[in-house]
Amino acid sequence: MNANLYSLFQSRFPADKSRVFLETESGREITIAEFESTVARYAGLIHALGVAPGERVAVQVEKSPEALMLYLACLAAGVVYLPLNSAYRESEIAYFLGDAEPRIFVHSPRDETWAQPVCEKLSIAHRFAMNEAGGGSWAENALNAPSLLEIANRAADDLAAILYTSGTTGRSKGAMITHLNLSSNARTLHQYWGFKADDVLLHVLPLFHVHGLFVAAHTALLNADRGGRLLFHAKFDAKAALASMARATVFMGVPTMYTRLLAEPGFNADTCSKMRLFVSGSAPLLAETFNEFKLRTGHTILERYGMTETGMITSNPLVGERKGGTVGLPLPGVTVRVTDGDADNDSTVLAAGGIGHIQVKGDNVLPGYWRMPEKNLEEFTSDEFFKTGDMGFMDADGYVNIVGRSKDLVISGGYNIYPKEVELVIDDLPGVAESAVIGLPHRDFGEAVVAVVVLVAGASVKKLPSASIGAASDSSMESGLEAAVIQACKQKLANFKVPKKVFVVAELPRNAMGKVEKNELRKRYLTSFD
Ligand code: MLC
Ligand code: AMP
Repeated sequence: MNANLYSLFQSRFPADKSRVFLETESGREITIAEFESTVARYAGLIHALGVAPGERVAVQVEKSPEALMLYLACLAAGVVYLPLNSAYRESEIAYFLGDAEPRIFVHSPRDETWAQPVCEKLSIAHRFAMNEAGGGSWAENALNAPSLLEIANRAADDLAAILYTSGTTGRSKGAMITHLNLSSNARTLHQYWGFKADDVLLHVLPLFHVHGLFVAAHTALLNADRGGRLLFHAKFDAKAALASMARATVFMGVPTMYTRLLAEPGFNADTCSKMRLFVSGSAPLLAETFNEFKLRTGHTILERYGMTETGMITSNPLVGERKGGTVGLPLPGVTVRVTDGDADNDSTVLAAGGIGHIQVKGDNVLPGYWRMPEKNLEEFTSDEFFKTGDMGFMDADGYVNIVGRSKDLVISGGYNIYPKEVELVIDDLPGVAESAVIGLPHRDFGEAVVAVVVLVAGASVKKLPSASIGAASDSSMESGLEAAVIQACKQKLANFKVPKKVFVVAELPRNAMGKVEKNELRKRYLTSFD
């Protein structure tokens, strides 16, 4: 049997191909027939370019129906899809392209100036543009491509995608995701969340991460045979989401989206009278948001927990108690355990209530990292459990509670930021001795990135190399430094990684081992965004 995920989706396309599957905010409707034929043409172009199954196709474009169809075309052609956050900057992208060695790079037309030399340097044979409306050289070339009608034969453990996640060392690693990882998780979620005939999923999440692509889009695709459809927003905007909610039945979002919806005075039980399910994940949902949402709308948000490397791990039940503050129960087919240590497999599995390291095993878990065998040894136990880096406990009913992270990670508005990556950029600034990047509570983003910087002896902010330093020379030392750090970070890093505040200190607090005490810093600056 062909384990290609796209054949699973295609098996769920309805016989009546004139049915609309996707509708955009501007009212553009895409039928199953158009969807399927576009995917076949895009896959045909991949094939015609001589890109073979198993080779990589990297994509960094804005969200559009065509971007979704390009992903599905990669699956259909059997190539490995490499989605890249549209906020990533040139230096971040150059690393991913150099590491994954894709044969094709599809990018936004605005990135032409750097994409051309980068691809030339890395000998990436084929480069195309796709704009936010889905047009550009990719679509134009695909117009005349012969359709690929036979879906590539793929085994369950063949790679479907590589998703880069930053690491604690500052070096990103490519999580290798197989067809089985994706199909098992998609089937489970489709069933667990009780997808019904005629469900309309309001899709507001980005398409380049697990939540928007593998959770939201996949469940909708599996529901196409029942008349399910997607209401597709290019970007999350609370007012626009609210306007579409009258026609939707399912919504998936990160906690920031829920707080922004609640900030809309017009959001109430009437606005979501047709809604049956609100799913939250990617970051902790505050009790305050969970409770206020219930009061305002009558709906209990269903919180679930997952990772790039594992897809979805746990979920509160559709029927049964959705416990606020918990991420629910292990999904069917997924084994979760909490251990007293993460260093090796000798650690003990803790009983209910014991706080420890969350480890996971199942068909949803990645086989390993792209070309990093040493990371595979570090991140898996020898009995093949994946170490999530999250700390938590299971309550007496088996619900998982996340209480913290053993990994140094900040989650801001659902995006992950590994402090080390930001610290490396700041430490590179002349005049900076060292820095510590932390996450602080933030009303909108949950956590916000903050940098605490130590200057080299005798250095002054005015000596830092930044055009904005001159402009800031009359203001305090901290605001001058803040401008310099922000400018340097904006050049090299995606905007969500850029510190929202910068503090200067004489020295960083350290423990007896010389390790920076980030908890101490978090306490010191705790109320910075109040
Ligand atoms: C935008 N900014 C952010 C940010 N998003 N800063 C920190 N954290 C974020 N998440 C920056 C902007 O660049 C801008 O900076 C300033 O903050 C204000 O931006 P905004 O206009 O308010 O942001 P907006 O474009 O509305 O985006 C907010 C958002 C977006 C919440 C809609 O961040 C988002 O789509 N988040 C979802 C992320 C996601 O899909 N996560 C799933 C990962 S998968 P400036 O300087 O330009 O003014 C995963 C596994 C799992 O985690 O379990 O699901
Ligand atoms: P990512 O690497 O982007 O896939 O992010 C995965 C991380 O997001 C997990 O390891 C958790 O730390 C966090 N996460 C995902 N869902 C939740 C949730 N519901 N509550 C708390 N943290 C979450």
